[in-house]
Amino acid sequence: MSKRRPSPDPDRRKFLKGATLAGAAAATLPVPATAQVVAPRANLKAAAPGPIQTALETSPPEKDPQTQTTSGGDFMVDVFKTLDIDYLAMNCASSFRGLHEAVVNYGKNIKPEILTCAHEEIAVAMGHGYAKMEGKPLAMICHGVVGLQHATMAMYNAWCDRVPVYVIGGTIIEANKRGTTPEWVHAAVDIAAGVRDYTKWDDQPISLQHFAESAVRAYKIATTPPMGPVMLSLDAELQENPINDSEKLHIPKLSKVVPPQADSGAIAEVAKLLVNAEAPLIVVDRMARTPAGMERLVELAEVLQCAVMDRFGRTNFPSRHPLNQTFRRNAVVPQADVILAIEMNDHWAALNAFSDRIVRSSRPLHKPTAKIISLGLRDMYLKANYQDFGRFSDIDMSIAGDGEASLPPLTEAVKKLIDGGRKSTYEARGKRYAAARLAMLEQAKSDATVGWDSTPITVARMCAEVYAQIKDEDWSLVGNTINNMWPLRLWNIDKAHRWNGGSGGSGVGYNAPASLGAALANKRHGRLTVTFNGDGDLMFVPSTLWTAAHHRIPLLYIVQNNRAYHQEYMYLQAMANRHGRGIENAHVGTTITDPNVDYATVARGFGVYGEGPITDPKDLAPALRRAIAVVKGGEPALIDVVTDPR
Ligand SMILES: Cc1ncc(C[n+]2csc(CCOP(=O)(O)OP(=O)(O)O)c2C)c(N)n1
Ligand SMILES: [Mg+2]
Repeated sequence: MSKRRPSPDPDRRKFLKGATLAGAAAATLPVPATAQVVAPRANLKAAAPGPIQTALETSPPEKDPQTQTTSGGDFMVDVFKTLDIDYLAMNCASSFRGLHEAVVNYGKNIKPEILTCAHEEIAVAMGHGYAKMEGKPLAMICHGVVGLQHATMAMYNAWCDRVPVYVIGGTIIEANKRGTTPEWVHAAVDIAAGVRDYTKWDDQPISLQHFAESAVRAYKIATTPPMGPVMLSLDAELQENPINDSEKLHIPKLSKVVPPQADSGAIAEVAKLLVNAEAPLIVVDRMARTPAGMERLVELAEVLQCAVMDRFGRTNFPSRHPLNQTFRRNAVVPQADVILAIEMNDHWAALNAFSDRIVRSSRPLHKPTAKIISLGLRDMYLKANYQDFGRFSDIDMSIAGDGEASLPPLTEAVKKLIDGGRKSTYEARGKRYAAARLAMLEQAKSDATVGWDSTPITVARMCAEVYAQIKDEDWSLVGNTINNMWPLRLWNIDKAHRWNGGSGGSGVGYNAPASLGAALANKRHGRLTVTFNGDGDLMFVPSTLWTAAHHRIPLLYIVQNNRAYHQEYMYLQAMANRHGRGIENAHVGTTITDPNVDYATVARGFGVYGEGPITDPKDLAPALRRAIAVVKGGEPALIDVVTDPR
């Protein structure tokens, strides 16, 4: 329903007036009535925060804003409330002080509630992890040019992952309204220019009505598959000035786009190919947009009794399902005669083997005769500059349609074509996959015992110790575990919220804040959230821990501390080997030692429960027990586990 603005809250406006007056009174320097007084930089630094500084810096404009009873920011808050935006993550800044004040006073800090972050990258990545768990975006706001520059890599990760984050940047559009040097160096003609290549849509509204329409449009575009980050550049004057034409303002309705199903003729053709295939294979990447995606894929796979291979863009298929052949890629891809690839980011990577350890080389894993079908919206939307789309690959049939939405009609079409004779063939096929998967699982369990009692602790042991203590809870593993496949190999990922997929852009510094964002989403569902994070990742964004403590977000944070940027360490070794120069120097620039970082102390410094470094595997279970008790009590806890590099 569209809404008109409610009348302003007079109490809050009295507060505003009082606060400003109090600030002005507290300043001892007399402020001339009309002249623009610019305090020397050093004085500004030394001055107390808040209104006193403002009073030093500028005199009140002619029409005294202290009598104002509304602000554009109030209206913006009304718009955000209609969009059901729960949180506004930020590092505070003057270019959005108008909206900030409106959120906390006019909006009562509810929907959105402010999340205080020490870095804009943290704010965006929290939004990334949150959206992947909650299924809707949160908003973040940053300071014009400089805040956005800090936000960029996290925006890029969200873009590559096609995850919605609602980014807002404060700016002062009119040059004659910019005063001191900081206001100039933080302004740009077009602040969003720097992120436009990896932002789905952006706008810079110049009136409140323009804002309302663009704010709703931004939300709609961000959440329409393929999703992505969007950005609004918000003029400070528009936020701060009174509303002149309140009765004319209108908040448009948000009508969410129903994602398109694939063409019915194409679905019929695919159904026929799948039903007639000897070894059909389904490959999925970002298929499951909602928890329904997993159920739908299970139904199709079971009807066909075919192999399913998950590329982990989303939690698409239960890890322990007998048809899950994810870790048997080298067996199932070469066997397949029909491959249905759904919502793939990178087809080529899924179906080809690639090595770059010595020289870059690759070979197709699939048969040249295999019929490859692509279903998804990937081809419908991409941009040119950033190369997140992978190599162009041989595809026999490309079908445009939302993967999750297209599964039910496809399954129905398949069911109609299956006769009794086929059913028994399919059952036999399914049994073979089930047996192969079990053998794979046994192998993984046995692999996990290698070095069980060794110090440093093996990654497999660390994961097993954690799982033993959480498996009977409503647990949720969050963050990118791509460098640690043990949970994906061994844990029972049977529901969508058990894991929330990778980072998309592989930009390090994602894991810690994205895990926290996912934990925030999980908090209201009462789930026990756990994350394994590289030491290198945490070194980018350690202050994420402060936000966790400040907002009391329960999260069991395990530092997988191999005291290195180990992936890169291995690359350096490979390069050295290529030249036959020995690997003695491979630690230079790749290790995080001398001094070793004491992450438990770091955590405690940020107000988070911390234990470690744990080097003896026997000490791990008791430490985990204590930390889990803290997390169950509603607080974050960190355990620093010194692991071997594997
Ligand atoms: C922003 C950014 N900088 C550098 C890299 C290159 N890189 C890829 S993995 C990695 C190591 C990350 O270290 P850590 O989180 O400790 O994981 P480990 O490899 O040790 O398991 C680095 C530096 C990157 N992907 N992103
Ligand atoms: Mg590391």
